[in-house]
Amino acid sequence: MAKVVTIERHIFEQQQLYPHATGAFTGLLYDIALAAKLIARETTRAGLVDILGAAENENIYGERQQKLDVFAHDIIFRMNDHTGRLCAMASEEQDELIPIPEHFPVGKYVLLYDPLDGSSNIDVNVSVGTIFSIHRKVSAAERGALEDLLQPASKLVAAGYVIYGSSTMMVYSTGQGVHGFTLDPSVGEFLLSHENIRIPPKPKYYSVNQGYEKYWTAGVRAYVKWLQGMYGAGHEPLALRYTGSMVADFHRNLLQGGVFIYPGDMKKAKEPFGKMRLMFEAQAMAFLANQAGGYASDGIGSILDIQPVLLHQRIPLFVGNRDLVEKAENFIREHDQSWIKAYLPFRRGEFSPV
Ligand code: P6P
Repeated sequence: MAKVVTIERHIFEQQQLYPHATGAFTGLLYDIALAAKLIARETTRAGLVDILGAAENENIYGERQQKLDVFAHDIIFRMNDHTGRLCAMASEEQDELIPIPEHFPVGKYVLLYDPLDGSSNIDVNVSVGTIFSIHRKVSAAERGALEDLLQPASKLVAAGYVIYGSSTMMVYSTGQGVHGFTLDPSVGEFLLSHENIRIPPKPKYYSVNQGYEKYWTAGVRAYVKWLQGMYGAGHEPLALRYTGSMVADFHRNLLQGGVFIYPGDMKKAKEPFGKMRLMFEAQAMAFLANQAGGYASDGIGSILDIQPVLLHQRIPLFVGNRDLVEKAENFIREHDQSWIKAYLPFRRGEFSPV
Protein backbone atom coordinates (compact mmCIF):
# COMPACT_ATOMS: atom_id res chain seq x y z
CA MET A 1 0.00 0.00 0.00
CA ALA A 2 1.42 3.40 -0.98
CA LYS A 3 2.51 5.64 1.89
CA VAL A 4 -0.01 8.28 2.96
CA VAL A 5 1.52 11.75 2.68
CA THR A 6 -0.44 14.79 3.79
CA ILE A 7 0.34 18.13 2.16
CA GLU A 8 1.63 19.38 5.50
CA ARG A 9 4.15 16.52 5.68
CA HIS A 10 5.13 17.06 2.03
CA ILE A 11 5.68 20.79 2.57
CA PHE A 12 7.76 20.02 5.67
CA GLU A 13 9.84 17.49 3.70
CA GLN A 14 10.35 20.10 0.97
CA GLN A 15 11.61 22.49 3.64
CA GLN A 16 14.34 19.97 4.52
CA LEU A 17 15.77 20.64 1.03
CA TYR A 18 16.54 24.19 2.15
CA PRO A 19 18.87 23.98 5.18
CA HIS A 20 18.51 27.70 5.90
CA ALA A 21 14.71 27.60 5.76
CA THR A 22 13.20 29.35 8.73
CA GLY A 23 9.82 27.66 8.54
CA ALA A 24 8.10 30.92 7.55
CA PHE A 25 7.74 29.70 3.97
CA THR A 26 6.49 26.32 5.16
CA GLY A 27 3.96 28.01 7.41
CA LEU A 28 2.78 30.18 4.53
CA LEU A 29 2.05 27.11 2.40
CA TYR A 30 0.24 25.47 5.36
CA ASP A 31 -1.95 28.58 5.66
CA ILE A 32 -2.82 28.50 1.95
CA ALA A 33 -3.79 24.82 2.23
CA LEU A 34 -6.03 25.62 5.21
CA ALA A 35 -7.68 28.51 3.38
CA ALA A 36 -8.28 26.12 0.47
CA LYS A 37 -10.09 23.67 2.78
CA LEU A 38 -12.38 26.44 4.03
CA ILE A 39 -13.12 27.67 0.50
CA ALA A 40 -13.72 24.08 -0.68
CA ARG A 41 -16.32 23.66 2.08
CA GLU A 42 -18.21 26.72 0.83
CA THR A 43 -17.94 25.94 -2.89
CA THR A 44 -19.38 22.46 -2.39
CA ARG A 45 -22.27 24.02 -0.43
CA ALA A 46 -22.69 27.00 -2.80
CA GLY A 47 -25.97 25.68 -4.09
CA LEU A 48 -27.32 25.16 -0.61
CA VAL A 49 -26.75 28.39 1.21
CA ASP A 50 -27.54 31.93 0.23
CA ILE A 51 -24.04 32.47 -1.13
CA LEU A 52 -25.05 32.48 -4.79
CA GLY A 53 -25.75 35.55 -6.79
CA ALA A 54 -23.56 38.54 -7.46
CA ALA A 55 -22.20 40.60 -4.63
CA GLU A 56 -23.33 44.24 -4.56
CA ASN A 57 -20.13 45.66 -6.03
CA GLU A 58 -17.92 45.02 -9.05
CA ASN A 59 -14.19 44.34 -9.27
CA ILE A 60 -11.58 46.35 -11.19
CA TYR A 61 -12.51 44.62 -14.45
CA GLY A 62 -16.15 45.65 -14.20
CA GLU A 63 -17.09 42.03 -13.51
CA ARG A 64 -19.82 41.56 -10.93
CA GLN A 65 -18.23 39.78 -8.00
CA GLN A 66 -19.93 36.55 -7.01
CA LYS A 67 -20.35 36.37 -3.24
CA LEU A 68 -18.07 33.32 -3.17
CA ASP A 69 -15.34 35.48 -4.78
CA VAL A 70 -15.62 37.89 -1.90
CA PHE A 71 -15.71 35.07 0.67
CA ALA A 72 -12.61 33.42 -0.85
CA HIS A 73 -10.75 36.73 -0.99
CA ASP A 74 -11.53 37.46 2.66
CA ILE A 75 -10.57 33.95 3.85
CA ILE A 76 -7.15 34.11 2.18
CA PHE A 77 -6.52 37.64 3.46
CA ARG A 78 -7.53 36.87 7.06
CA MET A 79 -5.52 33.62 7.04
CA ASN A 80 -2.37 35.56 6.15
CA ASP A 81 -2.62 39.14 7.47
CA HIS A 82 -1.43 38.45 11.03
CA THR A 83 1.18 35.66 10.65
CA GLY A 84 4.25 37.85 10.22
CA ARG A 85 5.24 35.88 7.13
CA LEU A 86 4.17 38.47 4.53
CA CYS A 87 5.02 42.12 3.94
CA ALA A 88 2.22 42.68 1.39
CA MET A 89 -0.49 40.90 -0.56
CA ALA A 90 -2.35 41.49 -3.82
CA SER A 91 -5.63 40.02 -4.99
CA GLU A 92 -7.29 39.94 -8.39
CA GLU A 93 -10.37 41.27 -6.59
CA GLN A 94 -8.65 44.39 -5.26
CA ASP A 95 -7.27 47.27 -7.31
CA GLU A 96 -4.22 48.11 -5.19
CA LEU A 97 -1.49 46.47 -3.10
CA ILE A 98 -2.94 45.10 0.14
CA PRO A 99 -0.71 46.19 3.05
CA ILE A 100 -0.26 44.16 6.22
CA PRO A 101 -2.25 45.99 8.94
CA GLU A 102 0.05 48.20 11.03
CA HIS A 103 -0.62 46.29 14.24
CA PHE A 104 0.69 43.03 12.75
CA PRO A 105 4.37 42.09 12.12
CA VAL A 106 5.67 41.78 8.55
CA GLY A 107 7.77 39.04 6.95
CA LYS A 108 9.92 38.38 3.91
CA TYR A 109 7.37 37.13 1.36
CA VAL A 110 4.52 38.57 -0.70
CA LEU A 111 1.43 36.65 -1.77
CA LEU A 112 -0.52 37.30 -4.97
CA TYR A 113 -3.78 35.45 -5.47
CA ASP A 114 -6.85 35.06 -7.60
CA PRO A 115 -9.29 33.90 -4.92
CA LEU A 116 -11.81 32.28 -7.22
CA ASP A 117 -10.91 32.16 -10.88
CA GLY A 118 -13.76 31.32 -13.25
CA SER A 119 -16.29 32.39 -10.65
CA SER A 120 -18.94 33.09 -13.30
CA ASN A 121 -19.18 29.28 -13.47
CA ILE A 122 -20.22 28.91 -9.81
CA ASP A 123 -23.94 29.17 -10.50
CA VAL A 124 -23.78 26.44 -13.14
CA ASN A 125 -21.68 24.06 -11.05
CA VAL A 126 -18.58 24.06 -13.27
CA SER A 127 -15.18 23.71 -11.56
CA VAL A 128 -13.58 26.93 -10.29
CA GLY A 129 -10.16 27.53 -8.78
CA THR A 130 -7.86 29.56 -6.56
CA ILE A 131 -4.47 30.59 -7.97
CA PHE A 132 -1.53 31.78 -5.85
CA SER A 133 2.05 32.98 -6.33
CA ILE A 134 4.73 33.74 -3.75
CA HIS A 135 7.65 36.11 -4.30
CA ARG A 136 10.43 36.98 -1.85
CA LYS A 137 10.60 40.61 -0.60
CA VAL A 138 13.22 42.57 -2.57
CA SER A 139 12.55 46.22 -1.70
CA ALA A 140 14.08 48.28 1.08
CA ALA A 141 10.60 49.36 2.15
CA GLU A 142 9.86 48.47 5.73
CA ARG A 143 6.41 47.02 5.15
CA GLY A 144 6.42 45.88 1.55
CA ALA A 145 5.98 47.82 -1.69
CA LEU A 146 4.75 47.42 -5.26
CA GLU A 147 8.34 46.54 -6.23
CA ASP A 148 8.03 43.37 -4.13
CA LEU A 149 4.95 42.33 -6.10
CA LEU A 150 6.00 43.34 -9.64
CA GLN A 151 8.67 40.68 -10.12
CA PRO A 152 9.06 38.38 -13.15
CA ALA A 153 7.78 34.81 -12.78
CA SER A 154 11.39 33.57 -13.04
CA LYS A 155 11.83 34.91 -9.47
CA LEU A 156 8.86 33.01 -7.99
CA VAL A 157 9.64 30.91 -4.90
CA ALA A 158 6.36 28.99 -5.18
CA ALA A 159 3.08 28.94 -7.05
CA GLY A 160 0.05 26.73 -7.31
CA TYR A 161 -3.69 26.41 -7.58
CA VAL A 162 -6.64 24.71 -5.97
CA ILE A 163 -9.33 23.26 -8.21
CA TYR A 164 -12.80 22.86 -6.68
CA GLY A 165 -14.26 20.21 -8.95
CA SER A 166 -15.50 16.61 -8.73
CA SER A 167 -12.86 16.50 -6.04
CA THR A 168 -10.81 19.31 -4.52
CA MET A 169 -7.15 19.22 -5.46
CA MET A 170 -4.24 21.45 -4.52
CA VAL A 171 -1.34 21.50 -7.00
CA TYR A 172 1.85 23.39 -6.13
CA SER A 173 5.55 23.71 -6.81
CA THR A 174 8.41 25.26 -4.84
CA GLY A 175 10.78 24.71 -7.77
CA GLN A 176 11.23 21.01 -6.95
CA GLY A 177 8.68 19.62 -9.41
CA VAL A 178 4.87 19.84 -9.42
CA HIS A 179 2.87 17.83 -6.88
CA GLY A 180 -0.90 17.28 -6.56
CA PHE A 181 -2.91 16.59 -3.41
CA THR A 182 -6.53 15.46 -3.28
CA LEU A 183 -8.71 16.55 -0.37
CA ASP A 184 -10.20 13.72 1.68
CA PRO A 185 -13.18 15.60 3.12
CA SER A 186 -13.85 12.86 5.67
CA VAL A 187 -10.64 13.76 7.49
CA GLY A 188 -10.08 17.26 6.07
CA GLU A 189 -6.61 16.39 4.77
CA PHE A 190 -4.99 16.98 1.38
CA LEU A 191 -3.31 13.64 0.55
CA LEU A 192 -0.53 13.25 -2.04
CA SER A 193 -2.20 11.78 -5.13
CA HIS A 194 -0.07 13.06 -8.04
CA GLU A 195 3.67 13.14 -7.20
CA ASN A 196 6.02 14.92 -9.61
CA ILE A 197 3.50 15.68 -12.36
CA ARG A 198 5.00 15.84 -15.88
CA ILE A 199 3.02 16.99 -18.92
CA PRO A 200 2.64 13.89 -21.17
CA PRO A 201 4.70 14.32 -24.38
CA LYS A 202 1.73 13.31 -26.59
CA PRO A 203 -0.94 16.01 -26.15
CA LYS A 204 -4.68 15.24 -26.29
CA TYR A 205 -6.41 18.64 -26.01
CA TYR A 206 -6.44 22.29 -26.93
CA SER A 207 -8.43 24.83 -24.92
CA VAL A 208 -9.59 28.11 -26.48
CA ASN A 209 -12.84 30.03 -26.74
CA GLN A 210 -13.54 29.06 -30.36
CA GLY A 211 -16.44 31.51 -30.38
CA TYR A 212 -14.02 34.44 -30.68
CA GLU A 213 -12.27 33.13 -33.81
CA LYS A 214 -13.39 36.10 -35.90
CA TYR A 215 -11.41 38.41 -33.58
CA TRP A 216 -8.15 36.44 -33.67
CA THR A 217 -5.10 37.55 -35.60
CA ALA A 218 -4.24 35.63 -38.78
CA GLY A 219 -1.41 33.80 -37.02
CA VAL A 220 -3.61 32.58 -34.16
CA ARG A 221 -6.30 31.50 -36.62
CA ALA A 222 -3.75 29.51 -38.65
CA TYR A 223 -2.29 28.03 -35.46
CA VAL A 224 -5.66 26.76 -34.23
CA LYS A 225 -6.34 25.25 -37.66
CA TRP A 226 -2.98 23.46 -37.30
CA LEU A 227 -4.06 22.14 -33.88
CA GLN A 228 -7.20 20.85 -35.57
CA GLY A 229 -5.05 18.86 -38.01
CA MET A 230 -6.18 20.87 -41.01
CA TYR A 231 -2.72 21.21 -42.55
CA GLY A 232 -1.44 18.18 -44.39
CA ALA A 233 -1.85 14.47 -43.88
CA GLY A 234 -0.64 12.69 -40.79
CA HIS A 235 -1.36 15.42 -38.28
CA GLU A 236 -4.09 14.12 -35.99
CA PRO A 237 -6.47 16.78 -34.60
CA LEU A 238 -6.44 17.58 -30.91
CA ALA A 239 -9.80 17.50 -29.12
CA LEU A 240 -11.24 20.84 -28.01
CA ARG A 241 -12.00 21.14 -24.30
CA TYR A 242 -12.87 24.61 -22.92
CA THR A 243 -14.82 25.27 -19.73
CA GLY A 244 -14.38 29.01 -19.26
CA SER A 245 -12.47 28.20 -16.06
CA MET A 246 -8.75 28.46 -16.73
CA VAL A 247 -7.72 26.41 -13.69
CA ALA A 248 -9.87 23.49 -14.88
CA ASP A 249 -8.59 23.72 -18.46
CA PHE A 250 -4.96 24.11 -17.35
CA HIS A 251 -5.31 21.16 -14.94
CA ARG A 252 -6.66 18.87 -17.67
CA ASN A 253 -3.81 19.82 -20.03
CA LEU A 254 -1.21 19.40 -17.25
CA LEU A 255 -2.36 15.83 -16.58
CA GLN A 256 -3.26 14.73 -20.13
CA GLY A 257 -1.17 16.95 -22.39
CA GLY A 258 -2.39 19.93 -24.36
CA VAL A 259 -2.34 23.69 -24.68
CA PHE A 260 -4.46 26.47 -23.14
CA ILE A 261 -4.82 29.54 -25.33
CA TYR A 262 -6.18 32.98 -24.54
CA PRO A 263 -4.80 35.12 -27.41
CA GLY A 264 -4.81 38.83 -27.92
CA ASP A 265 -7.94 39.76 -29.80
CA MET A 266 -9.33 42.92 -31.27
CA LYS A 267 -12.90 42.65 -30.02
CA LYS A 268 -12.26 44.91 -27.07
CA ALA A 269 -10.04 47.97 -27.49
CA LYS A 270 -8.88 47.53 -23.90
CA GLU A 271 -7.92 43.92 -24.45
CA PRO A 272 -6.08 43.82 -27.78
CA PHE A 273 -3.34 42.03 -25.87
CA GLY A 274 -5.41 39.41 -24.10
CA LYS A 275 -7.62 38.99 -21.05
CA MET A 276 -5.42 36.86 -18.78
CA ARG A 277 -3.90 38.67 -15.80
CA LEU A 278 -0.11 38.39 -15.78
CA MET A 279 0.27 38.60 -11.99
CA PHE A 280 -2.78 36.57 -10.90
CA GLU A 281 -3.12 33.85 -13.55
CA ALA A 282 -0.30 33.66 -16.10
CA GLN A 283 2.75 33.78 -13.82
CA ALA A 284 1.62 30.88 -11.61
CA MET A 285 0.63 28.71 -14.59
CA ALA A 286 3.89 29.52 -16.40
CA PHE A 287 5.92 28.53 -13.30
CA LEU A 288 4.00 25.25 -12.94
CA ALA A 289 4.11 24.45 -16.67
CA ASN A 290 7.90 24.91 -16.76
CA GLN A 291 8.32 22.79 -13.63
CA ALA A 292 6.26 20.03 -15.33
CA GLY A 293 8.36 20.06 -18.52
CA GLY A 294 6.10 22.44 -20.45
CA TYR A 295 6.29 26.12 -21.46
CA ALA A 296 4.26 29.34 -21.36
CA SER A 297 4.43 32.23 -23.79
CA ASP A 298 2.64 35.46 -24.68
CA GLY A 299 3.18 34.56 -28.32
CA ILE A 300 6.55 36.34 -28.40
CA GLY A 301 8.56 34.60 -25.65
CA SER A 302 8.61 33.06 -22.20
CA ILE A 303 6.17 34.44 -19.63
CA LEU A 304 8.86 33.78 -17.00
CA ASP A 305 11.02 36.59 -18.36
CA ILE A 306 8.39 39.35 -18.62
CA GLN A 307 9.01 42.25 -16.24
CA PRO A 308 5.58 43.35 -14.93
CA VAL A 309 4.74 47.07 -14.89
CA LEU A 310 1.16 47.17 -13.58
CA LEU A 311 -0.39 44.94 -10.93
CA HIS A 312 -3.40 44.14 -13.14
CA GLN A 313 -1.79 44.11 -16.56
CA ARG A 314 -3.19 41.62 -19.04
CA ILE A 315 -1.26 39.35 -21.38
CA PRO A 316 -1.88 36.92 -24.22
CA LEU A 317 -1.33 33.37 -22.93
CA PHE A 318 -0.30 30.09 -24.58
CA VAL A 319 0.60 27.43 -21.99
CA GLY A 320 1.09 23.65 -22.04
CA ASN A 321 3.25 21.23 -24.05
CA ARG A 322 6.43 23.06 -25.05
CA ASP A 323 6.28 22.04 -28.74
CA LEU A 324 2.67 23.21 -29.07
CA VAL A 325 3.43 26.60 -27.46
CA GLU A 326 6.55 27.13 -29.57
CA LYS A 327 4.44 26.36 -32.65
CA ALA A 328 2.12 29.22 -31.66
CA GLU A 329 5.14 31.57 -31.50
CA ASN A 330 6.14 30.43 -35.02
CA PHE A 331 2.67 31.10 -36.51
CA ILE A 332 2.50 34.53 -34.85
CA ARG A 333 6.02 35.42 -36.02
CA GLU A 334 5.11 34.36 -39.55
CA HIS A 335 1.67 35.99 -39.87
CA ASP A 336 1.26 38.72 -37.24
CA GLN A 337 4.08 41.24 -37.70
CA SER A 338 1.70 44.21 -37.41
CA TRP A 339 0.22 42.86 -34.17
CA ILE A 340 3.73 42.21 -32.83
CA LYS A 341 4.73 45.79 -33.70
CA ALA A 342 1.74 47.11 -31.72
CA TYR A 343 2.28 44.70 -28.81
CA LEU A 344 6.02 45.07 -28.18
CA PRO A 345 5.83 48.56 -26.56
CA PHE A 346 2.98 47.23 -24.36
CA ARG A 347 5.12 44.20 -23.46
CA ARG A 348 7.98 46.53 -22.47
CA GLY A 349 5.57 48.39 -20.23
CA GLU A 350 5.47 51.49 -22.44
CA PHE A 351 1.77 52.13 -21.92
CA SER A 352 -0.16 54.67 -19.92
CA PRO A 353 -1.66 53.12 -16.77
CA VAL A 354 -5.22 52.03 -17.51
P1 P6P B 1 -13.97 33.88 -21.85
C1 P6P B 1 -12.36 33.48 -15.91
O1 P6P B 1 -12.97 34.76 -15.82
C2 P6P B 1 -11.15 33.61 -16.83
O2 P6P B 1 -10.27 34.57 -16.34
C3 P6P B 1 -10.48 32.27 -16.98
O3 P6P B 1 -10.63 31.46 -15.85
C4 P6P B 1 -11.16 31.67 -18.19
O4 P6P B 1 -10.32 30.79 -18.89
C5 P6P B 1 -11.47 32.90 -19.04
O5 P6P B 1 -11.61 34.00 -18.14
C6 P6P B 1 -12.76 32.73 -19.81
O6 P6P B 1 -12.91 33.89 -20.64
O7 P6P B 1 -13.74 35.23 -22.52
O8 P6P B 1 -13.59 32.72 -22.75
O9 P6P B 1 -15.32 33.71 -21.22
